[in-house]
This record gives sequence, C-alpha cells and structure tokens, in this order.
Amino acid sequence: MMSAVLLVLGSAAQGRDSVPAERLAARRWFADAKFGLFIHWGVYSELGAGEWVMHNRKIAVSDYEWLATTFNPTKFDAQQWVALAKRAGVRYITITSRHHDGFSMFKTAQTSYNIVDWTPFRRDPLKELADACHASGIKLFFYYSQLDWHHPDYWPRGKTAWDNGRPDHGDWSRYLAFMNAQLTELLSGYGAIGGIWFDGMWDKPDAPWQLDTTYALIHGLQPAALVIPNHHQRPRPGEDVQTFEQDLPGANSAGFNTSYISESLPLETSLTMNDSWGFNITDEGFKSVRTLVGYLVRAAGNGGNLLLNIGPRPDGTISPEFVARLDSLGTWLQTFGPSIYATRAGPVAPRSWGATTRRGDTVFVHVLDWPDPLLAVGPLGARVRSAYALVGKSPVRFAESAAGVTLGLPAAMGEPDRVIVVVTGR
Ligand code: FHN
Repeated sequence: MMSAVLLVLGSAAQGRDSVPAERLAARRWFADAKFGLFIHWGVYSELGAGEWVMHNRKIAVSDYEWLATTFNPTKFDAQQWVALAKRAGVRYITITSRHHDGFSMFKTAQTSYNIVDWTPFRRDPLKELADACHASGIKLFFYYSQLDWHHPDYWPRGKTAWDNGRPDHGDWSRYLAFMNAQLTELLSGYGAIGGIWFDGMWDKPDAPWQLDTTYALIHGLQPAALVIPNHHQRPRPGEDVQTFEQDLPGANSAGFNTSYISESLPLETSLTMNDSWGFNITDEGFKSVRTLVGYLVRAAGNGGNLLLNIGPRPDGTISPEFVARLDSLGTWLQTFGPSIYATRAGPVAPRSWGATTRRGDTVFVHVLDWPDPLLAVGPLGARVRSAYALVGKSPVRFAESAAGVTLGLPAAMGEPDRVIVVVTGR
C-alpha cells in the first residue's frame, strides 16, 4: 500500500517537473562549462564599499536616487570585458541586471529607475555585453534580485533595509507583475540568454513568490534558459542548477547553504575573488592564484562549476588585481583545461590532498597539497591501464591493491596542481 502511494506521489512530482530535451541539453552544457565569471556592478560601485552599502549605511531611497543620477561609467567597454573573460577561459558570464538596491542596469519600460533613463550614461551595458558575448561564444546569464530596497511594492518588507524611507504599505501582486515584466524584457531583448540567476528570496523565504508562474514564464520565453536560484534551499521543480555561495557543494562555512546536494542537477559554487562582491576600494583580501586554482579543481572534483566574481569600478574599468588573477587562471587552463572542462566528479571524493575528475574512462588525479612521493588515491572502480603526468606525458608508476591505487608522484615544482592522467578500463 505504502509503496503504491509513493509511486503515485513520485510520478506526480515528476509530471510537475518534466524537463524538455533542450533544457536537459542546456543543463549538460552548463555541467561541461565548469568556469564562469560573476560580475557585480551597479550604482553601489560608486561608493566603493560593496553592493550592500545602501543597507549597511542606511542610505535613504531619496539619497540613493540622487547617487544614481551621477552614475556614468564612460570607460565601460563590453568588448574588453568579454576579451578578458575569454582570456580567463570562462565559458559564461553572470552579471547583475538588478541587485538589491533595485536599480535596473538595463533599459526597462517598467520603471525609469534604470541606467538608460536615469543616468547621464544613457547606454544599456547589458545589451552591449550580450552582443559581445554572442559574438565570442560566451553565454550570458542575468543575475536578478527578487529582493528590492527601492520598490514601494516590495511589501511587507523582509529582513533587510528597514530604515530607508520607503512607505509602510505596498501591493505585493503589483511587485510580482513588475518582476515578471522585467524578466520578460531580459528574455526578449538580449538574444539567447543562458538563464536567470535569482537571489534575495531568502529575505522573506515564506512570502508568496509564485515561483511556478515565474519559472514557467522564463522557460516559455526561452526553453533552453536555466533557472539558477540562490535561495540556499533544496532545489524545487522548475529549477535547473543548485548553486552554493562562498562554499563548495555541500559545505556551509559561510552559513548560507544547505548541506543537501542534488544528484540530478548541475552544481555551482559562487566565490568572491577578494572578500566583496561589489567594488570595494579598501578590500585587499585577494585570494592567490594557487587558492583560486584549488577552488576550481575542488569545485570540479565535486561535480560543480566555479562562478568567480569580479566587482568592476564605477567608471567601467576592472582593477588590475582582478585582471591579473583571471589572466593567470586562463594561462593555467590552457594547459590543464582538459582535466577540468567537460569532466564530472571523479571516483574518489575530494580529499585534503586534492580531488579527482573524470571523462569517460580517464580519471584525472589533481594533487594540490601532498608532500610525499607516494599518494594512496583509493579505489578508482576499475583497473588501471596506464598513468602519466598531464604535463610532459612522462609515465607515472602505480600499484593496485584491494585498498585502491597508489601513485608515484612526479617531483613538485611549486605548481598549484600536479595532474596525473589515469587511464582505466577492464
Ligand atoms: O546579498 C547577496 C550578495 O550581495 C551577493 O549578490 C551574493 C552572491 O552570491 N548573494 C547574496 C547573498 O546571498
């Protein structure tokens, strides 16, 4: 009896979320992509104190509206941004179309509070970026904040920005209609879009967000567009990727994420390159290239992507610290890309010494941190046919036992990752 009920419930749940072939293909593309560039850029960049500055400094809506009238990123050059992304080896860009401050970084008919109608800049940077991305084969995703510190209909308020002069009333259904109309614009006026990266629902997780309607709208407008929700919860029907913030899949050192890991959806980790998302002029906590390579490798070893963030300056330029690290990662990927792109999690879960990735019968053993000449990797689930160093192709000694495979490592030369290619088979 019980199993019959479960069967019925199971097929009902599947029926609600039956995924068409083009979206499944887009999910596979996403899982192959492995490396994306996150961009947080908006009016907040002007104050050089991160994207939460409006909330943190309790800036009144009227003052922030004035600040927005001065936003004029005359040095913004979409081609240069995309050229940097290309050099870095990223396969997609995810950019803030509207962050929690409620300012639209694109031309929208839903409010004049947007970069074309409200600022002296008068250009739509998302359109320019979309054109440059399409020309260079990089997919563009739009970050879209469901939380809004400016819109009067974002009511009742959630956990944030209580003291900024908004009215104590509003019409929630009008707010949802506003969001859906903006999403329609983003999915209609910018060519093929990779998907929408939602954020901010955590501000009031129990509000009637009517996600089914919004997700159906997105998938109806662009059937291959992915819905990526940063709500820090288990994925729901209609969602395509499980994303983790500042942590590898399943980890929760930042206090945001759930420990649940989807077994069917692609995974992603979003990460700041220093300690801020939006431009922060005093933040010098830049991660080293070695650390960033480690994140990329460990994300891939967990079966996920790394979405690595930059916060461009208010004039549209990108600080040299970001540029240098992206260039170094791109150089690293030129050699080590085959052990990252289009791989899936390897047979041995990430360890303190490193991680494994795999493509078909080939397992890539990534040795990030191991001082000894021998490394007991563990069972690979198949016999080893051959093993060699990815760089130089020199053979690597190996021994197999009931406990798994032990590798004789090439000497460390100070590189962030020693990659051993292990060819397996029956
Ligand atoms: O509040 C935002 C934050 O500003 C940033 O956009 C990050 C990116 O993952 N997400 C939110 C916090 O969960």
